[in-house]
Amino acid sequence: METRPLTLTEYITRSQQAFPQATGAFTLVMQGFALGCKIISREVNAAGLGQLIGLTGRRNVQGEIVARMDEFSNDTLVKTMTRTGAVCAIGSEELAVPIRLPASPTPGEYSAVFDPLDGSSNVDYAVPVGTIFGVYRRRSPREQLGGVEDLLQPPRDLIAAGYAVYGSSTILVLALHDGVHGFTLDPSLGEFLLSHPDMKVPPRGKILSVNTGNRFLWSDATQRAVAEMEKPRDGKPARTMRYVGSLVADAHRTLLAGGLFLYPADAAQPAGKLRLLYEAGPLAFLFEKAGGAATDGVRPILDRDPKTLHDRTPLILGSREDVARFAELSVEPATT
Ligand code: FDP
Repeated sequence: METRPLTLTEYITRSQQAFPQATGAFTLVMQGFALGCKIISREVNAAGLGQLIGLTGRRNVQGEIVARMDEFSNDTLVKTMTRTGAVCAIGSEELAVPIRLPASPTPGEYSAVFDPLDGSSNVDYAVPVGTIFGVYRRRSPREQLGGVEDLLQPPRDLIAAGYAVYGSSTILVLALHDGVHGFTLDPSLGEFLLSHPDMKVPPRGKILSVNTGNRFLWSDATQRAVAEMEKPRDGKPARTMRYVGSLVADAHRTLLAGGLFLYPADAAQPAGKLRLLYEAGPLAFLFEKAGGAATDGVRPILDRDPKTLHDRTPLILGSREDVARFAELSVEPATT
């Protein structure tokens, strides 16, 4: 009897069979992301050996310095998504404007958003980095080029989202119609194998993940809320701190272990640092599907309505009870 785990391709093909009307286009998009992540994983693992460490000397649309690996990862995903023939528009952290794909030879039924290499300032130091992505259904007329309206949709309308972490192993976590599942790359096979079926975020956790170096830039309410989460005054046990500084790695630990990841607004970044469309949105979709929660402190991230490709947002992500408690504690007092 066969005991090996399902491959990602087998899993997605089986899922497609639950939808007799499916054309296979969604399967192509998921396979495209899996292939892109395998290629990026290979290069990240060998980063110290090749030409891909260091900076390009360019700045992206957000003024951030572009690492060589950012550029490589973006090119890889743009190519794999374009080659699926199933995508009409692409939005990426590394693209100032979206890529709009033609209706011929086939009109793409989906649009794709991604942060090709999240945490890339860590890549030169062999610290885990990753890729975050989301898939929307097309909104523009099928006979036209895809457009920005295919990308600027609330995260609640995502039909799938996922991330890959390139760490001590490479893991791809996908939020699909039937839940959240993790697939670990078996390098000897070159295949992602189902290793974490039906993932659930614990309802509460003991880890707090936040860059406390920004403490002096936070509002008083945020400072008080973080202090209370660290060491509650009611005598509940103090939390332990973990902060990798790669969102995707911090989020993955939070998904498995529970607790709270925070990147609040601060005086230097009043709208927050993280990007709504291709960082916070897909992670919020995935966490909510796994029983966790994500808010900007005022509303669920899923209800935000992106106005531009590169909108930023504060992010409070993690176990449902911990997110609710932080949101309650960090409400700004009403001014009289
Ligand atoms: P990076 O600057 O390395 O690209 O997406 C931005 C991001 O990384 C996240 O991955 C990470 O969580 C955060 O910024 C780290 O920011 P700080 O260095 O300000 O803590």
